[in-house]
Amino acid sequence: MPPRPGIAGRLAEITGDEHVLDDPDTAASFCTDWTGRFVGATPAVVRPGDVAEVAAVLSVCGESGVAVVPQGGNTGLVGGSVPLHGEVVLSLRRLAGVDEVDRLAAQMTVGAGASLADVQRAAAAADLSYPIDLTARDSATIGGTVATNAGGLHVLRYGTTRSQVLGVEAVLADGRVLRHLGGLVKDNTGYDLAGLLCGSEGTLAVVTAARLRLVPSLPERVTALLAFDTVGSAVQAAGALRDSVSSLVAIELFCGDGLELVCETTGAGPPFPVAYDAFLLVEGAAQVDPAAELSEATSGLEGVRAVAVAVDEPQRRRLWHYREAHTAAIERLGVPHKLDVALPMSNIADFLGVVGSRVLEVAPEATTIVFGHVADGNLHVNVVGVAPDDDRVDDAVLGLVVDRGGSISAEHGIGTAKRRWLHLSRSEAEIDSYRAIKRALDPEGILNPNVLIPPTTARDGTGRP
Ligand code: 2HG
Ligand code: ZN
Repeated sequence: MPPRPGIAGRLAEITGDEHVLDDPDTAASFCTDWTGRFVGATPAVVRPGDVAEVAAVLSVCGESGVAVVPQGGNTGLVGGSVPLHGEVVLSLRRLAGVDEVDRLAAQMTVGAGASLADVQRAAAAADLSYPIDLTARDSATIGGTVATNAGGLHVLRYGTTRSQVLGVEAVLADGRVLRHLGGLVKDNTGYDLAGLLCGSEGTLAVVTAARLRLVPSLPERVTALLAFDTVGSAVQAAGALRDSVSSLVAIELFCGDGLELVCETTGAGPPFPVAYDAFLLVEGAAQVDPAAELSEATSGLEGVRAVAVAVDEPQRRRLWHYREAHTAAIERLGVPHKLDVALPMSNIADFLGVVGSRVLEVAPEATTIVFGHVADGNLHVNVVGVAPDDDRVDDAVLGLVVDRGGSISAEHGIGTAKRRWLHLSRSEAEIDSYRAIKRALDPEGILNPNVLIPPTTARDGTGRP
């Protein structure tokens, strides 16, 4: 084969030809996000096999002035991992190594390309558990979850990804490697670079490995679905459960319309013979059976109209299906606008009461489905029936959120989708600090330059951050 021209050729010298994809058809799946809302194009997808190759790729891209979008499982929902401005896609999936679990420290070191499910399995094989869990567990990678500071289903018990990361290995824009994987729990030696990279969305360095904290496995589980007449009573009950059930690992909220959609699209039978407006899916986990604790707490709760309790694993899976199938069911209605927001718990019911009509004011054809991690104040507002590039709905919903004391992103990050509204959640001084950090670590602006930080009229005329 004759040498490939341009950047693809230079990258192929580093990784070998087979790990550089420049044919548009082969590269297509790396250029479109999971929702189909964000579609880009790339001169090349490069798939390095180790940290030295990642460093060499960044050096070549830096010398050539070509920007890079790091990508893991491409399960992000804010257009942060696809090449919307012709960037090279730097896929980390081949860095999928999972080191042996350090049983005594309850830690493990894993490559950025390992899937969340691989890490959960490795931890379970050592009788431990990796506490981050989310529906996209089979495809989402550790690097992606670090870059987005992923939250998911168990944040109320264990915190977000940032709380699990004890250190990272990451490559800077100039090809130098930051490596701090010793896993010391107490290591008070200055800036928390790993913490800074969590949630930095690939703008400061490319994460190639992480040292993760593991937690005791909790084999005894009880899962219950509670039905309510109003979102308000469900939210009140969620607060009461959070404060009274020590074994609680998840409290998920969904509504009657979302449940109906899930049942229609997946053929699942409804959980109760009667329709209700709001549901809580509650899970307790412990080393000894937590059923009694949960049952005592739910029997004393106000506003519960019906309860289904899973007593075995198939029933547990069935109850979780009502919640976890929301994302795929919504996708079947059309390309969604995903507005992953946080609100003070006290404003959730009011917000849910008005968001649907606010959306209809700007998009009369739209359908709005909301669900989320209620104990974290995190709602996933999904709007379908609106053109992918029509952002009036985004503007209306995010405005409503901020008016009620919320944040424009609870867990998915800013990406491309929300950067024009970052100023609603962050002050000018904060965004200027972001820019200063970005300039310090990536002066040429090659690392995912089109996400998170809003563009500015360049101070030096170069368009750099
Ligand atoms: C979840 O909680 C994910 O399942 C996806 O964060 C949310 O599809 C969504 O809007
Ligand atoms: Zn979520």
